[in-house]
Amino acid sequence: MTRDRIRFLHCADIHLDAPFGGRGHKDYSEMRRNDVWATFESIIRLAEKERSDFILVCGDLYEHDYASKATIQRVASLFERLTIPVVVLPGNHDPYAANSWYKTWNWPDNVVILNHEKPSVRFDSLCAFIHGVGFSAFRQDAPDLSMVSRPGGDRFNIFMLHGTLDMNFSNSPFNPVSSEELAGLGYDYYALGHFHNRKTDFQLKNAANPGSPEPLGFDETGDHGVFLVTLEKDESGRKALDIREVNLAQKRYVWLDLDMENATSQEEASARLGELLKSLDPGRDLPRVVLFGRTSLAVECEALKKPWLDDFPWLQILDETRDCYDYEAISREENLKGAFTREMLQRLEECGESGDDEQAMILSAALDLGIEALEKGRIDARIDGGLFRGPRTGEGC
Ligand SMILES: [Mn+2]
Repeated sequence: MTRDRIRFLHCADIHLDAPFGGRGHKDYSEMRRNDVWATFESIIRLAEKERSDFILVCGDLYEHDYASKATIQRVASLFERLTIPVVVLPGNHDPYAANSWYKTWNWPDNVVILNHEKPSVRFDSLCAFIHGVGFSAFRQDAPDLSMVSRPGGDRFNIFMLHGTLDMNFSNSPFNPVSSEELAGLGYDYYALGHFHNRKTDFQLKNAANPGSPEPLGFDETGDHGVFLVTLEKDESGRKALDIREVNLAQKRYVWLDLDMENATSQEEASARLGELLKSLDPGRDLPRVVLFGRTSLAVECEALKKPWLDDFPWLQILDETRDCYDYEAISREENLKGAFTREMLQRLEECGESGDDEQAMILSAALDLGIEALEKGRIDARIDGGLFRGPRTGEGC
């Protein structure tokens, strides 16, 4: 039997039972873990509704360190409900290790768990061949691709990988591979997992990473969901790939900047925050607001949050405003502050001439912190963390 078209659901990084810890809020963790379940169930419903031929789960289905027996039972019964195959690839959070649920649980017949002993599966009725490179330990160096089966041209060939594609991490412990290496294998679709933000613009055109269907933190902003993938073959045997992005997330992490430049009162700060938050969706959005700019106002963050807590119970406000100092005036003082300021302004000027922006940012922060320390005898915690914070597009995995 030959098929000229298959359609399947590609998801990854669901992270069932993720602790969502570190914020000291039990209610928050519970809510988010339930959100992950709701999204997982919507994945199952989507596969049914769209009449997918099968589902690919490209790693990190659950958290090995936290997943309970009840969780595995619930996952297995949801999979069993489907009449289609579910192909699961263990990731670095749910590796195919000795005590893995993948080994110890009696999974339903339609669930195929790919591993180093059984790395591939063939569905003859669908003309589909699937090979997987996942994890059998929590860390793994570059995989040996010389053992990978070369696909047959008459079938639809899919390569599942939980790992890092083209990341240029030397000695990455997370299955590092390059587009060239994968392209050389000649598969029709490379189903990726590991990075939690959606990515479809790899150098390898037929590779795609859906990201976490439910985002797990503030480094996973934007839309999250799964892919519906169609592979089609014309009379000449040429194959075409179509990837449809489907958003399924219950919540959305939103990271907003709020300019407090020259704010003179708490009321004014509050009005600026109100203007910013009114565009958000209270049922969905989890905002983190970062206050920035120079102001002599000591913003009271808790008071600022209060009117919004009904709509956004988990609202975070980070105060990264900096005080307004008149450095020209301070530099004329005949004391330690004056000498320190003269030295720092001199160094900043040198940075301006040489165009070293990074050093200028560090010096400018050091000047602010130094003057604050000299004036108050302490540095308020509000300054911490923000000044040297890295880029926001962190790579959760
Ligand atoms: Mn992950």
